[in-house]
Amino acid sequence: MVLGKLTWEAIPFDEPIPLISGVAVYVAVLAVLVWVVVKGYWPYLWREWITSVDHKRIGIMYCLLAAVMLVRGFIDAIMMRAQHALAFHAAGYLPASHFDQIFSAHGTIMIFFVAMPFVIGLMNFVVPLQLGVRDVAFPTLNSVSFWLTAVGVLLVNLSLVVGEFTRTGWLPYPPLSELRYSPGVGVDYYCWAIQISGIGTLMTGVNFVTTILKLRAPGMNYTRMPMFCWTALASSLLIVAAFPILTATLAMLLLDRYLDFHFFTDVAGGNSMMFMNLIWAWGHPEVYILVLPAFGIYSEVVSTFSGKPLFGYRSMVIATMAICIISFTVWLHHFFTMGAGPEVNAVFGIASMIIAVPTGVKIFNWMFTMYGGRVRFTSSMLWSIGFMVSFLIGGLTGVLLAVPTADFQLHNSEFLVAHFHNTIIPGVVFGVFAGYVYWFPKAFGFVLDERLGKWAFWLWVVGFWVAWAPGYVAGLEGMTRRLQHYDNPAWYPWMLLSALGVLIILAGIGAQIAQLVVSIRTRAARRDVTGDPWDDRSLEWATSSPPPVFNFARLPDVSDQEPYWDIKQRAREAMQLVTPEPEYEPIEIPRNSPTGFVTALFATVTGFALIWHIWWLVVLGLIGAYVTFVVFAWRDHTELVIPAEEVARMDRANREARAGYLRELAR
Ligand code: HEM
Ligand SMILES: [Cu+2]
Repeated sequence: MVLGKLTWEAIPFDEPIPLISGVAVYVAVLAVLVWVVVKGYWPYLWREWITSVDHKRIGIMYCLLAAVMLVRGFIDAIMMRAQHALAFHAAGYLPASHFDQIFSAHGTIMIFFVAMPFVIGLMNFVVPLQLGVRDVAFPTLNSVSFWLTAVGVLLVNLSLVVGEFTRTGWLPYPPLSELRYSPGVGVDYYCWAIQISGIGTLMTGVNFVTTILKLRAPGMNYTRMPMFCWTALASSLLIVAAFPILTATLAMLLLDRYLDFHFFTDVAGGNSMMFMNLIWAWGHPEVYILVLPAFGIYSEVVSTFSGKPLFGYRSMVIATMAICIISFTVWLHHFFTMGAGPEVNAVFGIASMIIAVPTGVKIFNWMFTMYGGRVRFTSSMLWSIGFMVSFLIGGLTGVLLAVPTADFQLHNSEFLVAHFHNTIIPGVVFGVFAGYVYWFPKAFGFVLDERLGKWAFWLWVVGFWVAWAPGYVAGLEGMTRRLQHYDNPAWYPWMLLSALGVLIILAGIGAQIAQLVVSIRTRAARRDVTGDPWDDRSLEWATSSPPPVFNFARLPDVSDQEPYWDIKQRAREAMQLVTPEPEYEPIEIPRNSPTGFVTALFATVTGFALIWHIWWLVVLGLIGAYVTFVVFAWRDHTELVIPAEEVARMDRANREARAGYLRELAR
C-alpha cells in the first residue's frame, strides 16, 4: 500500500537481457559519480555545469545528453536488426514482449532524447552568439528546461530495471495503450517521461521566440539575421504552437488510464481516432521542429565552405516560414486508411505534396550557393552534401506515400519505416553532426580531427544506404513493420543486408568516438587562437574560442547580413588591423542557480510516484517543486557584475591573440 503498485515483481528477473544491461548502465553511472566525488571534481561540476545558466554550457550539456542517448538508441537498433536477421522461420533471440519494448524505446529515445536535445543544444550554444547578445532571454528557465529533459531520459532508462517500458510503439495508440489492453506501467513510464520533458521543451520554445524577437545586437534587423537564427525561430514557434497539443493529448490518455475517463476508449462514447488526429497535429509539425534547424545548419555550413554568401537568402526565409505554416495542414496523411473518404484524403495528399516545393527551393539555393564558389570539402561540408543527395530520395518517397492510393498499400510497412529514416537520418542526424564538427572549435577552442571525421562520414552514408535501401524493397514486397519474426523467404536476404548496414554505421560511430578521443589528446596542437578556424562570416566567430561568459565585451554593431565577414573585409581594405579599443563597461550576468537541478529532482520523484501510484510521494514531490518555485521567485540577490577592468583584461587577451590573425588576412 505504502509503495503503491511497486513490488519485487517490478524487477524483471525473468528477462535477463534488459535487467543485466540496465544494471550495468546504472553501475557505470554510479561508478562515474563516485569517481567524480573521490577525485574532488564535484564542486567544479556543481559550480560550472550543473547550476550554470550560461546558454553555452547548457547547450553543451544538451548535446552530450543527446550523444549518450544516440548510443543507447543505436544499441536498440542493432538488437532489432539482429532479431530480423535471426528470426526467419525461427523465434530469434528476443521474446515478443521484449522486442515490442525495444522498438518503442528506440523510437521514443531517438525522437525525444536524441534528435530534440541535439537540435535544442545547438540552438542554445549558437543562437545568442549569432545574434551578438549575452544570453537567452530567460537563462534560469533555460536551465530548468534542460534538467526537465534529463528527467525524461532518467525515467525512460529507469523502466529497464524497475518495471517495463511501453510496448505500444513510439506513439501510444489507443485502444492498445488503454488500461484494459496495457495494464502494466509501460505506458505510464512513457507518458510521464514525455509530459515532464515536454514541459521543458515548451519553455525552451518560449525562451527562444522571446530571445530572437527581442534580443539582437544593435542593427541586426530581421533581414540581417543569420539563416540558422531564422530556422531556430521557426522551430521555436512550432514548439510553442504544437507541444501543448502533445501535452493535452497525453493528459487525456492519462485521464483514461488513471481516472477511468473515456476520451479514446471506443466504448462509452470514446473515440480512438481522436487520438490519431490530435497526436499527429503535434507529430507532423514535430518533424519540422527537428529538420528546420538542421536546414539552418546546412545553410551556414554550405555558405562558409563555398566562400560565398547564402544564395537566395530571402527565398530561404520565405520557404522556412511557409513550411512552418503548411506543416500544420497535413497531419491526416498519417492515417489515410481511417476512412475519411476520397475527398478528405485528396486534400491532405495534395497539401503534403505542396510542402515539397519550399523544400525543393532550399535544395536549389544550397546548390547555387556552391555553384561558382571555392568549395572546401571539410567533414561538415561532406555531411551537408551527403544530406542533399540522400534527403532528396527520402523526400521523394515521402511524396509517393502522400498519394493516398499508394499509401493504402505501403502504410505500416518497412517502406514507410525506410522513408522516415531516410528523412530523419540524412536530414536531422547528418545536420547535427555537421553542426557538431563545425561549432566544436568555437565551444572548446580546438579543431576536431578531420581525417577521422571524414571516415565517420563515409561509413555513416554507406552504412545508412546499406541499412535502409533494403527496407524499401522489403516493404514493397509486403513486409509490415514491427515484426518480431517472419516466414517469407523474399524478405530474408534484405534483412541480412540491412543488418550489415547497421554494422557499417556502428563503425561510423566508432570513428566519431575515436575522433573525439584523438582530438582531445592532441588538443594542444589543434588550438584555435583566432576564434575563426573556418574563415567564417557570422558573429559567433567574432569572439574568442571558447567565448568568455559574457560572449562579447561590447555588443557588435551590425550593418549588413554578414557582419563578421564585413569586419574582416574592412580590415583587409584599410590594412587596419585592430579597431580602436572600445570603452569597457561593467557587465551584468545572471548568477548560477540550482533551481533547474532541484526542480528536476522533485520532478523525478513526482513522475516515479505517479507511475507507481504512490500517492503520498506524489504530494511530497509536488510540494517540493512548489517550494522550489517560491524560493526562486522570492530570491533577492543581485546579479553578478563583472567589473570593467576585468572585462578589459579578458578582452585585451583576446584582441592580442587575434591581432596576428587579422594581420595575416590584411596581407
Ligand atoms: C542509426 C541508425 C538507425 C537504425 C539502424 C534504425 C533502425 C530501426 C529499426 C530496425 C526499426 C524498426 C523497424 C520495424 O518496425 O520493423 C526502427 C524504428 C524506428 N526508428 Fe530507427 N533506426 C536508426 C536511427 C533512428 C533515428 C536517428 C531516429 C529518429 C531520430 C529513429 C526513429 C525511429 C522510429 C520513430 C521508429 C518507429 C518505432 C515504432 O515502431 O514505434 N531511428 N529503427
Ligand atoms: Cu507527417
